[in-house]
Amino acid sequence: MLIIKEEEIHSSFRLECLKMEHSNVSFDSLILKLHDVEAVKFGTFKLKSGITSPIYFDLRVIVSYPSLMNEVSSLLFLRAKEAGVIFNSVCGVPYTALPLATIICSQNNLPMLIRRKEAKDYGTGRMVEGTIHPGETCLIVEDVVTSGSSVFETAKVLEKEGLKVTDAIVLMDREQGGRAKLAKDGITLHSVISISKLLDVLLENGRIDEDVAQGVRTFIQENNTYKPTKENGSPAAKKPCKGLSYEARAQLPHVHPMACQLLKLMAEKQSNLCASADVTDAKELLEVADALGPHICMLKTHVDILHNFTPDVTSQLSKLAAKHSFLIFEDRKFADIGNTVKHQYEGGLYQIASWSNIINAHAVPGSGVVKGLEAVGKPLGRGCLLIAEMSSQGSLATGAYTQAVVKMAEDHADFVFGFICGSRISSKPEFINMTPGVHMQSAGDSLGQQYNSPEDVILKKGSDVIIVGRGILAAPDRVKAADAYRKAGWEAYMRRLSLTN
Ligand code: 5BU
Repeated sequence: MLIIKEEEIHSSFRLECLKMEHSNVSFDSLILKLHDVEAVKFGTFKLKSGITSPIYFDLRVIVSYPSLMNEVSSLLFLRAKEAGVIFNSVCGVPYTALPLATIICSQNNLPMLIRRKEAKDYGTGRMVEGTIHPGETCLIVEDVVTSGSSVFETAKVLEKEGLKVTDAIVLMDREQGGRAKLAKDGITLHSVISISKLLDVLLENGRIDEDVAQGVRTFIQENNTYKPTKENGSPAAKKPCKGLSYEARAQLPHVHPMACQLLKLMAEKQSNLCASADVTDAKELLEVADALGPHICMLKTHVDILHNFTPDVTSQLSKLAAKHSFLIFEDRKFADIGNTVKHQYEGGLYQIASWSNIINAHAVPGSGVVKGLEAVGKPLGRGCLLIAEMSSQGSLATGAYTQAVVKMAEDHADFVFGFICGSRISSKPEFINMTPGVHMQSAGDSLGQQYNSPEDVILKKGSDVIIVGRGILAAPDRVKAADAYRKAGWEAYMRRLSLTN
């Protein structure tokens, strides 16, 4: 448990990533309770902006339910802890989040600041109440984020007082562009519940039907408040490429040969499944490759976890890849200067370039990492994925960083043909989006992995390839599980095509 001593109150502290106590079950029960008290309603609602919405949130009502208030406050604070946010004080966006911020501060012995809506016209005329220490960081708490404008306005007021705002926590992200807008303004948004999750839980529990859920999804998609422009540099897709089939994308004039090969393979095998063969024994790796081969478009390896690696393993693996028509992706995550990654890719014990069709890299070092890898991989016809987002809790690869990765990929499209990402992040259909953190039964592990379903990843988030490790490896029958993931991923893709075609 985190104990903040009196003397630490005004010093910056890092909240360690504590194991999340809230399981899927507590999220589900919170969502159902919010529905019970009519904090979320479905129907026809005229919004402040004049738009008619099929869903309405009125979280003000929860002040009448003390146990719900406490639960929401705890989950908001846990979300900040989980994300490892660094801050000195907490400020709720007036008015609904004010009592939530009060509970968080009171229960966790944290200093609070209150933002006034209007300056007092007598006395100090201050806009922020509480003791301000300029230079310190204030965490913003909000109930619902749509466009992000209320969080932004509060941040501006706090910044005027000399405070820094880097993060905001919110109970409900309406997924209408607020996160992207705030990211552009340098504020990372952490949400407890997304609208997608809310709809899934209400559907599963028979509170709404598929038509209502689809109506809300369509409304959310069509009413994104954040319009990407050249100026704001957003990587978000301008024109959905959801209607383009894998085959059609393989024929695009500027498609990378590796992307072309993969897209064709996916179409032929009716599989957008990449199995993550995270086993530590070489014999088992080859058995997995042989058994799962017919069901996958790609096998992802971590060759450095094998306790008994020999060069023969990779030559056997290449034979199996040819036998079953899958690509090999060594998930090496290169992240050094160009000169070093060249050696790491080409030489050493593993000689990755000689057998792996695909590798990936972090963009942290700058474009030199891609140039170094390209010098080795391009003459061999290899391709690279850039890690634009990660599936792990509290990942720093978000917002402006992700945007910069997309730009780097576009600048090196001769070698980079796609991304590791949570959802489709480039408007260019030539790029392949591959998403790890996929599981049909679990929401995550105790070390920060976060899972989505194949349907979420392919249909809702517009990604192209699901990467599945333990969902298959830990199943009693790996082949059966792989086929179930293949089918789920493929069906989601077919549904996606039918949405727009
Ligand atoms: P899992 O068993 O399905 O959780 O395994 C996921 C695999 O994907 C595992 O090999 C990770 O190293 C890999 N991975 C990930 O989970 N998340 C990421 O953001 C990236 C890779 Br990049």
